[in-house]
Amino acid sequence: MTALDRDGRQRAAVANLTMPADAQEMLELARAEGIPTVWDRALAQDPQCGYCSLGVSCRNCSMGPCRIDPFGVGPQVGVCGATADLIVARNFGRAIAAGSSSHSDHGRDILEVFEQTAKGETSGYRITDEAKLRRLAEEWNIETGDRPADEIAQDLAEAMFKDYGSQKSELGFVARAPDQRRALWQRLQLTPRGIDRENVEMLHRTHMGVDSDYANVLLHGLRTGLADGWGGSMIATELSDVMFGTPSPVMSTVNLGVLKATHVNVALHGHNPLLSDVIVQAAADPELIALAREKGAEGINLVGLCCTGNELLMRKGVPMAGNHLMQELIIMTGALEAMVVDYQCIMPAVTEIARCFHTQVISTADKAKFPGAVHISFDPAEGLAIGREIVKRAIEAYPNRNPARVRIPDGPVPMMAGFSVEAILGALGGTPQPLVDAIAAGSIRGAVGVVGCNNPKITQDYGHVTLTRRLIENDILVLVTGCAAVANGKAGQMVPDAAAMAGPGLRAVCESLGIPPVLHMGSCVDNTRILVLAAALAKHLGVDISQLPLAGAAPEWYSEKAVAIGAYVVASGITTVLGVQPPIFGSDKVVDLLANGLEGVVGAKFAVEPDPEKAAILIRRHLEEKRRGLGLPFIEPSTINAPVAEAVGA
Ligand code: BF8
Ligand code: SF4
Repeated sequence: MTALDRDGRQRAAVANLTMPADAQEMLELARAEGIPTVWDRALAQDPQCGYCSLGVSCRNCSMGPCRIDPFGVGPQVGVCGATADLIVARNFGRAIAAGSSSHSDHGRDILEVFEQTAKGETSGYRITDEAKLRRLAEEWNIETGDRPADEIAQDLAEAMFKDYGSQKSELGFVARAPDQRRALWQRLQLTPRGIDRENVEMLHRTHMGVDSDYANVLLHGLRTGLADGWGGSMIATELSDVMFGTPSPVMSTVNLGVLKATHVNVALHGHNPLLSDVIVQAAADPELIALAREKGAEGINLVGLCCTGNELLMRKGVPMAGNHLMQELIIMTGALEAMVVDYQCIMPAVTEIARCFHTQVISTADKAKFPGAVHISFDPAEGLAIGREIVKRAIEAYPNRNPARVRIPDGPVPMMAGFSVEAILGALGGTPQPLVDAIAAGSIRGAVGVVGCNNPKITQDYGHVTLTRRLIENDILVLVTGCAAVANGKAGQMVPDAAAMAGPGLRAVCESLGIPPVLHMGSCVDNTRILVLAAALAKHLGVDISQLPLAGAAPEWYSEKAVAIGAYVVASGITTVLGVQPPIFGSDKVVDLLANGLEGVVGAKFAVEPDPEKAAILIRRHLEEKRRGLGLPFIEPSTINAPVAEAVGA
């Protein structure tokens, strides 16, 4: 079963599905062994529903489901009378609410453990960055002085819990935005009032018979996104720093080559650092290391996947095995004893593929169970003991490994991670001025956040790597998070030596600071670090964020969380280019509002461009326009570039 799937359909060559060599090797192996993966399931879904792809299907009530005929022949309204514009807007709004809820609920989980830690009710947790705790408390108008950290933390937790409710007129972190932006949000009624409130209100508005004005729904979508970016996600990021440490630059390695044939390998997958942090502690326990040796292994090797992996990489230097589309392929190595999952972006399929090997899938969050996985319920009061139990299970699986099936791809790639805003400003001498000077002089022409997922609709990593390469060679600093960061890491773009890939201006800046031209700013909730950096730059210059030469890009996004991120980035004044078409093209009006009209409302808009080569040109034109607006030197973007696959040695 190599070239055809079960239905006899032609499969694409693996090189068309994924760019990195480790993924290609494992995908070939899966095909040879007849083990289906995400790409086979994607092929089986082809052709995907045209109505849903355009966003014109609705099942918000049981008078439906309804769909609008995009050719104008069949029905043009649902049973209730909803038009294509309204249906598309409601679907888009609900996607934002789902994504925003996911990030924000993750933030709430961190907040709860933060509060319990402050009360001395947890095991394995502490306040690691007390200076940051005090800075945050001052921002939130909580008395610090010589009060003990635990007391301050309890007050801060209480204040942040209030942001989740509905009683406030404005979230606490909104004060970080420049005054011009805050005034704009007030004028447009976009100021996020309560994190849960905006999400619930979106579900309310999109119930049948509530908000029937597509533009009004979309504007609330922006407010819902802002409640994530300046609310739930920002709380997640900031409190994770306080508890687990604020990241600073650290070298590590990336791709499936980080697995060790001689060790008990444990992959930590998901998003929330709460559990993985105690597993890192448990894996260093001499008793458990001795147990691993007793079972014939040389030690315990922890590796990361997706955003839990990013959290561990940037704070502890834990090697990163891969991004979203690697979660099945890592099991194909035959060398993985356990995949420990928390929540988000964990394909239900992992338990199925794990059944073909000795790999234990261990779920840990009561809100995210996976049939076929062993469930070990996470309880912060017993954090360390649970961490130990999980590591022990992995060690006990080691003797079940079949050495004949072990196949670990060669050559992990070095990468640098850990560029928190504090670390970036620290490297610049404590002020954004050197960055502002470099932008003003044109040695750095702007900065772009390249973020988001993998999606089997795009050759894995190709979008991230190509776009990033084009930007840095044109002296544009690239800030990465989430699965994008892992893609760039695998392609060798995230070591100081990668400065050689950059244009002369950016290269000189990177070489003088010893940093890569592509900065790892963390997991997906850490896109808030990009907001904070943008706000700091804007405030420093006395302008709004929308005036800065900045852009966002999500070349391979798949998740509702990415839609929420796009909404808050645009609503914060940063134009964002999506590489995968969102389901909005069934409504010309919605497309026009998101891709044009929003510019006049929030000073930024969405664009859709699947080809990263073209996306790079679009972004460069956008940055040059912003530079012109600020009276900075202008360079007409050219289109001359070397093929990226060649340039990155892929
Ligand atoms: O939150 S980039 S595939 S792992 S959604 Fe998921 Fe997308 Fe990866 Fe991180 Ni973000
Ligand atoms: Fe159909 Fe309207 Fe119900 Fe949607 S809300 S399913 S369009 S009747």
